[in-house]
Amino acid sequence: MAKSKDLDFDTKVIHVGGDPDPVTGSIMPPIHQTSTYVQKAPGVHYGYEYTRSHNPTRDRLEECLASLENAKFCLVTSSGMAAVSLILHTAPKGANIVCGDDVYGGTNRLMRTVFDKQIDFTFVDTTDLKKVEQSLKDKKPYLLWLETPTNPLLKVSDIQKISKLCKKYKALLVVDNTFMSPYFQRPLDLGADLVVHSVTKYLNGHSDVVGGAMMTNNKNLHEKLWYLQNSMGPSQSPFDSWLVLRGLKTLAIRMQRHEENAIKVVKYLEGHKKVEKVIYPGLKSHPQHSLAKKQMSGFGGMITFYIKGGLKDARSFLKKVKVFKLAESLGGVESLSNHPGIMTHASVPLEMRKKLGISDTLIRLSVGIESPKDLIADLEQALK
Ligand code: P1T
Repeated sequence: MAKSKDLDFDTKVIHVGGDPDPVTGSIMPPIHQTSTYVQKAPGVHYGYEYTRSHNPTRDRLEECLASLENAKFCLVTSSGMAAVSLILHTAPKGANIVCGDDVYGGTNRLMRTVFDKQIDFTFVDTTDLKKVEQSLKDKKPYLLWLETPTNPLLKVSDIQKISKLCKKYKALLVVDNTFMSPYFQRPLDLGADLVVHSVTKYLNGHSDVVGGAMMTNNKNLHEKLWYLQNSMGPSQSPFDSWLVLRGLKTLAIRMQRHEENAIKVVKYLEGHKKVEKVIYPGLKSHPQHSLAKKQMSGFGGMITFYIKGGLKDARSFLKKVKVFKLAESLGGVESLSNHPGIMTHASVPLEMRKKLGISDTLIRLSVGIESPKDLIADLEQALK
């Protein structure tokens, strides 16, 4: 087998971390469903002591995910929020953190209401490089937290330029790459120090696991994160790791289909008289379209749009969709619809939501890999 760095992405998702079991030859990796490991003598073991610290099935997943982000190191956690928490725990007491103003509601809540006791957070519009530089100058933050494209407004920020600014002001750059997956965007290649994912979404892709991951080339940072993970406990279970390894095998073809379908849905929605505005990085009308084209190799499967009218109209649409199931989360093979203001971003303060444009009429779609004809027919009957 070629070295993983020499393989194409579509081969890596299937083979990295997937060597046949050396004992039985089973093509699929075994699930090492164990909490502990026998020792030959105290402290003399086979490389594994306890599953909170290490597990062979999770090791395989970490190897594969690291290779997809062109990282040396990866840690897999029990949820995306567990990964976010571990990263925030690396901050020294009294540190400043600058964060994009539009991020997943859970990330915003964790920063504003849990970690606010030990860290000072500043939220800025990271699409504006002048504001980014000013905040780095004023706050001298420990790290800058970027989601790009953002959840839910799909704002795109320049990872390369921001990474240069972060280096100048000695801040770490963390990029949440959940929306694009490494298939469409690789932040470490663009200068980020750490990538974080909600594995729950595209990486697993089948809406049957909650998980998180952190990838980096910074050994010191990786070791700090592993120490925290081992001490605090949010490691992923062997079975969930195995399910993600299985889901990952189709990541490349799933992402292609998510995008193909999303583009068709965008075209349909743009021409509809009950739709006020469609937001999708692949649209020329998107304010950062040319940056999106440069920085990403595709535009992904997430769409947000404003429906005409008010909350009543949004509610009516979301009650009527049948294929686009109304549910939190995204990135699974099935299409989902979501009302960020009431669902995923309800914990973001109203003033902040208003300022950003997370209004009563904003609807988010995670476009699945079903037949595009059925998806559009579903939207058609719901918009009627
Ligand atoms: O849900 P969890 O696996 O803990 O991941 C949190 C998370 C982190 N980062 C981003 C960009 C996310 O979108 C999420 C989770 N988001 C949803 C559940 C959602 O519906 O938007």
